[in-house]
Amino acid sequence: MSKLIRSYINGQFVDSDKRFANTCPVDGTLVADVCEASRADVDNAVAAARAALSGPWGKISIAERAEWLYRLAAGIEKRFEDFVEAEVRDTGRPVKQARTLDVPRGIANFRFFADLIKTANTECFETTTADGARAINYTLRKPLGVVAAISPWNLPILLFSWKVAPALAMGNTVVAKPSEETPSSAALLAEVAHEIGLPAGVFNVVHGFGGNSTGEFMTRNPDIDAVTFTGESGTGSTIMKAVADGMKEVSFELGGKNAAIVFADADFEAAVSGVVRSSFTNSGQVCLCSERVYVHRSIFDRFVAAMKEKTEALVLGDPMDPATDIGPQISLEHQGKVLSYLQLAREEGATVITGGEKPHFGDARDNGSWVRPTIWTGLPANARCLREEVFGPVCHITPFDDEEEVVALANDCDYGLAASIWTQDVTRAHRVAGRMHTGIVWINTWFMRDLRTPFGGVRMSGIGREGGRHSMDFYSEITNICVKVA
Ligand code: NAD
Ligand code: 6OD
Repeated sequence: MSKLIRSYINGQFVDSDKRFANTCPVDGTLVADVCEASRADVDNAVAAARAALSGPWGKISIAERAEWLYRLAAGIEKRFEDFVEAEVRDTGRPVKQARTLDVPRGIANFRFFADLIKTANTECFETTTADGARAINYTLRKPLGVVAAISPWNLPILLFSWKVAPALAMGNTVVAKPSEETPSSAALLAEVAHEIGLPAGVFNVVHGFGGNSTGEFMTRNPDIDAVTFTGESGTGSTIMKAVADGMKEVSFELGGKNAAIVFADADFEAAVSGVVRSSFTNSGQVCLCSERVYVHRSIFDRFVAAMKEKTEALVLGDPMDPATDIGPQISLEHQGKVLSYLQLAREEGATVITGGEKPHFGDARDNGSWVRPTIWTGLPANARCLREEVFGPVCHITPFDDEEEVVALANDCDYGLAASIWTQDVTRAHRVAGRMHTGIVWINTWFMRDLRTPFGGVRMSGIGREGGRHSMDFYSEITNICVKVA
């Protein structure tokens, strides 16, 4: 009998007649049946979250709230291998990634925000007015209320906890929905919350789809106070419309079509390894991945050849094998989308340097949703494959001649999430970084995270920033108090 994943509402695991299959993209096998939360389930979760705000959770001190977050972190750590297995089974990602990135970040997100709230200050100003009166102004942070958190499938526990942890840290209660493709690690987090005795209603997990399903029931519920969402830009736009009438606050982390720029003076080996990593980590399914690579013409041919060699050495294999580098795409549907771009790239005139097809294994993996890491050259700047987010293991490499030209090329994009710059010229590195129309720039590295820093994008890549005090700002309301001093 397969596993059953249920929603977690008001401290209870809740069944539902309507169920959907969660399959493993490695070979299409069934992982679990998942109960789809109905509108009534979502309404119950929101009502429970509202009630919990005026229960013990609403009265505890910051230090006690931090303790709950530490307990959640410890609970994940205690079941570390269960979380690793959940992530690997739902996504087919390499086990080495789940062990070194996804699950450790799930733990770190809770510990980090617990540490942060214990040490955070608020603002205070000494004020003198023109008539000589004096006052002290200070601010208090209060929870927003009930936060709806909706997350995608690409980094399931990392992104789910990236929202749940700061929301709880700031004293909110949460109704959270993981992607329908990756329900398992969120379901485990609900088990952890239950095991540690987190008060009922503080943290609710509802499973289901987006439009006309659980996700939409969340965003259309008038009693939520804010939506924090990570996913596609188009979904962000739909959610904005859903919450517009109620003026709910939103924080959006959306898509990207990120540029990597390699100057002639870059450390060549480091740049090649870095760009292979930034293009193909998680099989290209990271919003920060570089799908557009710009390389100085003087090193272009050598760079393309080195990228090809390194990319072809990546191991596509059993995700539980520690030697595996590349897993499948998340689903057959997503594989279909990526394959359609591989076809489109040929029609748009691309030269396929490597990949460009799905692999054939001759075993059960042929039922899975695999795509070979693919490098293209030769596309014109207006090609759809160079402008639309593919969100798969693809990158296009374009030669450039000078800095002005490459800055213009990199910024000619509807998205603005991240850029990476590879050069040993410190002055150039800072100059170009400052000119990128993106929320994040990495110099001689990629996806190196410090949780205190602002994370988010401009244009179609998002609204707002999360991370450190930026998360504190989003997940709280501030009241300014002005006290007259005699
Ligand atoms: P998606 O937008 O299809 O789904 C994300 C979540 O939204 C899922 O839980 C889904 O069920 C829900 N959803 C879908 N339609 C909804 C609706 N109408 N109302 C409410 N909820 C709805 O995205 P995805 O395919 O899961 O994830 C991939 C996308 O996410 C890519 O575009 C990627 O770039 C982006 N992403 C961005 C970041 C970032 O930090 N900027 C991080 C990860 C992923
Ligand atoms: O590292 C993070 O905090 C974060 N939000 C990463 C997002 C990755 C996108 O796929």
